[in-house]
Amino acid sequence: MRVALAKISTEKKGNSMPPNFRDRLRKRDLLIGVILTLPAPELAEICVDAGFDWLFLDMEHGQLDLKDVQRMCQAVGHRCPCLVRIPANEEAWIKRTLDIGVSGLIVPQVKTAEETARAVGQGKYPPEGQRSVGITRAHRYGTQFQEYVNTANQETAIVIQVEHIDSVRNVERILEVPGCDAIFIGPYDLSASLGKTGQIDDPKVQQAIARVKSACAVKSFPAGIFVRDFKKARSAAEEGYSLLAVGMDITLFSAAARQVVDSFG
Ligand code: 3PY
Ligand code: MG
Repeated sequence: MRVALAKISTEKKGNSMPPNFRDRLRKRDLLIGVILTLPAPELAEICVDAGFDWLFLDMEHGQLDLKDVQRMCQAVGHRCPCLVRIPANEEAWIKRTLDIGVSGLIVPQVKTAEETARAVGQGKYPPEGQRSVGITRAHRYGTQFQEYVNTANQETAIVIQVEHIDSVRNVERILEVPGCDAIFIGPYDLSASLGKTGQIDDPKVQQAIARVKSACAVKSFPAGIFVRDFKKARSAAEEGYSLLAVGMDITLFSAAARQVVDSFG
């Protein structure tokens, strides 16, 4: 019995995160994800089995809380990177979410380079930043504390949402912030900030999006965007976006449910 236990304890253990997501993001590999808003680990498993490159777990809108996010990450294990959109750009959300051991954060409603630097700083351990140090799931409950602390700054992605006309105006400065790994455009919030709520195809909204896209292209900087369906995803990929969130759990399920009913209509 003792021997068996010793054997288990010396087996190679990984930390909580699947490797390489941040590297792939920064290299601008095409990464296809989906937004999950329902507190169902089973949904996360289904999406991983379907072959998504990453999952966007949304705590800003929808119903997910930290416990749901942890359960979904546990269901997924090392099979797929999970990025979590925190409810707000606040230290408490940044540290508590990273402590789950996720592959990265998506920070909503960032308008300036200063707000970007604050988010990045709170997401990085000293000396790069000021992330608070606890012992959590990310550190395999203490058993891999030092390994995690040594690698987390390198392996945790910080994605900044540009989704307000003020952030569009500041985008060049936002891209200069060290540790900002990618930009993720939120077309819906952006449309609202332009007085065109929901009209994401309006020329004013599209112009703002194009400005962000070209600022990223000039610097070969990873750019991401939310798109409603796979046709839009394909054209977004052709336009140079590398981080795509394609639809949401609720819209995908709703469309599939309607298709069944309509097929008898
Ligand atoms: C938006 O469109 O505002 C988003 O945040 C999409 O994720
Ligand atoms: Mg948004």
